[in-house]
Amino acid sequence: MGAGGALSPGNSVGQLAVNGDLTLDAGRMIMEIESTGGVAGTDHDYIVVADNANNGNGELVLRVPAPRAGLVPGDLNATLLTAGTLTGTFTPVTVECPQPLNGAVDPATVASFYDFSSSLDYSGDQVTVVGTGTTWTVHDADANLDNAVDVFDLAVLANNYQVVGAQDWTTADYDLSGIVDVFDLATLANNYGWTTGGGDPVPEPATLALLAIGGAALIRRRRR
Ligand SMILES: [Ca+2]
Ligand SMILES: [Ca+2]
Ligand SMILES: [Ca+2]
Repeated sequence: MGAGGALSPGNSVGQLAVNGDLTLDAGRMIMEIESTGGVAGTDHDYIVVADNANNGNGELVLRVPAPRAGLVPGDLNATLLTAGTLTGTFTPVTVECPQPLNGAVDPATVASFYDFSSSLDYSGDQVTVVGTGTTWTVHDADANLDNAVDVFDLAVLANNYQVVGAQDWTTADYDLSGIVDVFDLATLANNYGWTTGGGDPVPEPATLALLAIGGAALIRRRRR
């Protein structure tokens, strides 16, 4: 496969069998990782090459999911490719993620939570990506991924409250139930004031009062 070519098993997560050799030569291998469960073809794309797989000069693109509860990149141990014999290594390895629905959140910010650059294992005629060393720092209820759970996340939640469908973490649907509702508000309330450090934002009384008022208003809306 030459420059500009791309190999991508399945429409979503899938499996591909190659009879014979696979030479990636300047092409791209796009592999989706849907979850960290580790089951090839189900949790992530998987390619089986009967004879020789040569990754030399090929780019490996890892398509990773948006943040969500229960997704732990550090747990990832995904065999992406198995070959009769394996030669060459991927150069470069890039990480892509879907455009967050909250347009204020940069996809590169989401991708930055994954660091698989030095996590590829080529032993045993297999290509395996392991998340060991990847620190997942997305915190519950941090919708805008700025390492603090504060009034800005409350604003995101309020703006999307009771909106159904097309929701993701960055629109405050923390449990990915398809609606932003009182359960997501509870997640926010339970984590309100969390920060990775650097001082602010410790919740001030006025902010907490605002949260309480906002929460009560949201619950009233839900009951209507
Ligand atoms: Ca795929
Ligand atoms: Ca935040
Ligand atoms: Ca929800």
